[in-house]
Amino acid sequence: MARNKIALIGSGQIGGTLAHLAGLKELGDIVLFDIAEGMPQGKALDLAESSPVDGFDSGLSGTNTYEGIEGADVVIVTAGVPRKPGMSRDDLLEINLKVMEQVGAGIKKYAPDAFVICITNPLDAMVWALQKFSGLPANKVVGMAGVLDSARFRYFLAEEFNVSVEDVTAFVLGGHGDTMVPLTRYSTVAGVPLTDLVKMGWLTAERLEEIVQRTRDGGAEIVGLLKTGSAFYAPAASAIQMAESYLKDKKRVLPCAAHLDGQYGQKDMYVGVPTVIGANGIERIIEIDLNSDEKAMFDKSVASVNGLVDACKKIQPAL
Ligand code: TXD
Repeated sequence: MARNKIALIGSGQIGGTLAHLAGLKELGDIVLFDIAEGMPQGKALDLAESSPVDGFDSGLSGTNTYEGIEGADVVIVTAGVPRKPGMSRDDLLEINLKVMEQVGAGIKKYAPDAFVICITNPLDAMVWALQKFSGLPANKVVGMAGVLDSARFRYFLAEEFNVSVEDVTAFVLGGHGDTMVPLTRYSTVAGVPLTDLVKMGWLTAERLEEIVQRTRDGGAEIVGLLKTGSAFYAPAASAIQMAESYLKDKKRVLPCAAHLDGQYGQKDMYVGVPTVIGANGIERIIEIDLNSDEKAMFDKSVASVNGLVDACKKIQPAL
């Protein structure tokens, strides 16, 4: 059986880390694509030269043309520009929307059967646009944010309680970052909900709220420390978990920005919800009952995503 092919559109900080992790996990042969000449080729060669040391067999190559991604089974998109000083969110939206248009056309032509994971910000709007531009079925185009947001939440909680990260589960909904909706009653330490842990005196409700807020601001905290660029190790690990669930038909239950068609009362929009990822892409969207506080937070998140999508439609009326 031929190896799977994984195409990485954008070979920057996250793209390079994705290639490294996909290689170490032997998920398949890896193609790095970027508009920067030589850079994807250089990263591919450097990584390939690490393979004898780490003992993995993955073909690694770099390309500046979309032909190179032909027949990919998984495409992970990080292409775009980050926000620079003086640039508004709308400026960023306009630039990255154009990037999604090119990337969507490339995927449509060369990898129409792929499972596509979008990472580029502003995430929920970009994945929506990428699905439209590529014309791929909505169950095959998904955005990565919830796995990262819940990983941050899990890490902070494990640190707080001095327990293993493995025993902390977290459940988040909604848009990426600022409007993330943590569901504390469904987040647990070894099955015990955080709401019970508050009653048991493990932490106060105020402390829990501080941890939730730190999670929402998790991206900004890293940007503040790094000074240039944004987080890349945890975002890459999160997207690889999604790709692995698809390639191995693991049917992991993972929070992703998925296309809603009536679920949670939303039509034709992408926002973070719990999903099942298997060989058919997004195989199920898990719809849970929200209490009034959670619903208010979720609605706020949906409104903020819709604002970005409306801005996309203004820039590109064809959408
Ligand atoms: O949770 C999440 N979804 C995120 C999102 C968490 C962290 C970072 N997130 C976003 O991912 C971030 O705001 C960016 O939009 C992307 C990629 O982040 P990364 O840190 O990898 O950015 P880089 O290092 O700037 O890499 C982007 C690459 C760079 O090499 C450019 O040359 C390339 O994208 N680029 C393009 N490639 C192909 N085609 C086009 N048009 C293009 N334009 C730029």
